[in-house]
Amino acid sequence: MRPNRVKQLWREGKAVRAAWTLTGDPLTAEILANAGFDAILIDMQHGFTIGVERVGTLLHAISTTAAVPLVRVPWNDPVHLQYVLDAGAYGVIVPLVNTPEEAARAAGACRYPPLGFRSIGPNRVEYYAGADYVQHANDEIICLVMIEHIDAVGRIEAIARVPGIDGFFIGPGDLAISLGLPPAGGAADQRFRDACQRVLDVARSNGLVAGIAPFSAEDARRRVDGGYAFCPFGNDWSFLVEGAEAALRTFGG
Ligand code: 3PY
Ligand code: MG
Repeated sequence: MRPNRVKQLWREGKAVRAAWTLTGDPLTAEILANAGFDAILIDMQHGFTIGVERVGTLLHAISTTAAVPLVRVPWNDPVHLQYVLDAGAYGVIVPLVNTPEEAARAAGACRYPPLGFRSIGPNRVEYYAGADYVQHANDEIICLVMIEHIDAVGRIEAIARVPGIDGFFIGPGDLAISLGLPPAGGAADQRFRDACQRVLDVARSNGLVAGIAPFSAEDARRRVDGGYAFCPFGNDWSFLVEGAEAALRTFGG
């Protein structure tokens, strides 16, 4: 099976340079993948109407490059997980996981028995991964569960013990609103900072990775230097806006 380069980078303790694709446009995803990122993360949860009919085309586009194709599914639903894994996602991020039972549902859908309950039926993924995919998928495919509610932080030790998860991915916006803060108000709040630190500490003490959606590329770099393993920075939408605004500024009024 084609090795999962993101997992390799984690094992080597190296930073993963990842970005999101939100537009749902295959050429845009391909352009982004060609920019040199280690991984491209398709956002089915909050991207622009990226449903199961479109995600396969985005996976095709990304896999024309060495960038590892990852997907944030729209919900913790085995139907979505099975669909994107069979189509070639090398890792998934599962939103709004608040309990060990919910983590087990996410992990179970990503792992073939006896570890989980994923059904056999890889389709296009075997072209990408190789014919021995089924033998190795449980080890190579990434399953990160999103910790984005303060109640999940309270149960983080129990969630960490669920077999089949590779780690946690903090959603700072949802975590902030669960604390009664504005979505971007976490960084200034001690409870939020403590919650993030706890997730990071529990991940590390359980041999798991911790990731977070950073506020900027600078924030991503700081987080990675502070022990986070996965901080995808930027997305095709924001890169387009930033480039357009820079050109307008350069040209002037
Ligand atoms: C959040 O901030 O809640 C997220 O899900 C970021 O991706
Ligand atoms: Mg969220």
